[in-house]
Amino acid sequence: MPKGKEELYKKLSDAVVQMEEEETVRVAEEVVAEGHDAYEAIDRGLADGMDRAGKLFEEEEYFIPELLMCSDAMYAGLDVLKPHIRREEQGEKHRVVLGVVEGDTHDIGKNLVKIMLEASGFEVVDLGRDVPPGDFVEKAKAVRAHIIALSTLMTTTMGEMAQVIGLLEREGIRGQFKVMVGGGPISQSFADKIGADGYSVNAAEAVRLARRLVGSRP
Ligand code: B12
Repeated sequence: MPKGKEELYKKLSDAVVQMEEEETVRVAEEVVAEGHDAYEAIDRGLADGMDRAGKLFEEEEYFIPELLMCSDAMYAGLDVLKPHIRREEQGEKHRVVLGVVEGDTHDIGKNLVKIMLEASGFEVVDLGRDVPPGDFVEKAKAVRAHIIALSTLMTTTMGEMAQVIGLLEREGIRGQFKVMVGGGPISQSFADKIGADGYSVNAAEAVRLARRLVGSRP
């Protein structure tokens, strides 16, 4: 009997937490074979597993080697699911310049945000991690981006987000771009404080936020 999608998503999440790369791939293939939604499986399976792994790290149950094995499992699952995401084609593609701010090399969450945005019809220019403020601004101008999306996982680098907004203001081009922010220590109140246009808690919400910011359907 085919397994329900909830059960498969839970298995995916568990396989990531348990660092089982082969099992992650196997369950991801099952998701595809059963015709379940790949986007949903990434959000509620793989991303959920990585989120749980992060919590175990905080509780000192897991250390860096375990986390990296969890992320290997997550990426292996992504390789299976990504080609099966139902891409939404829009007329004009909205462009997002995305990156992790300077001083921070955590990029797992940023990569998930990228995949979900692309799946939803956005064109994403990925600047990678440890990106100086000026690079965001220059690239956004060059590609005439609609949105600048900033990620950080560390309290020590949150200020870099304000630097990007400050640069836009100094150049007199703040109004040309929407700025969205996210990552572990970021909150709506922080976003408000630095004058960002929006914050969201995870990759699926980031898509909703991006759509709202460019004025397309929810
Ligand atoms: C995995 C991890 C690592 C990996 C990173 C691998 C990689 N390539 O990314 C490794 C082991 C390399 C690492 C290194 C370090 N880490 Co580390 N790491 C983590 C950990 C455990 C999980 C992060 C993660 O990937 N979560 C899973 C993803 C899916 O979640 P996420 O990133 O939050 O992303 C989601 C949302 O936040 C949101 N989102 C993310 N970005 C954006 C952007 C936008 C625009 C939007 C809208 C949404 C959005 O959507 C994502 C998907 O749903 C966290 C603890 C934690 N629980 O967060 C510590 C943590 C972030 N690390 C920490 C630290 C200190 C470090 C190190 C300095 C060394 C150390 N002592 O461990 C170095 C960093 C070096 C540097 N300068 O960057 C601290 C930061 C403390 C602080 N100052 O705030 C944390 C909080 C752990 C802790 N409590 O000490 N780390």
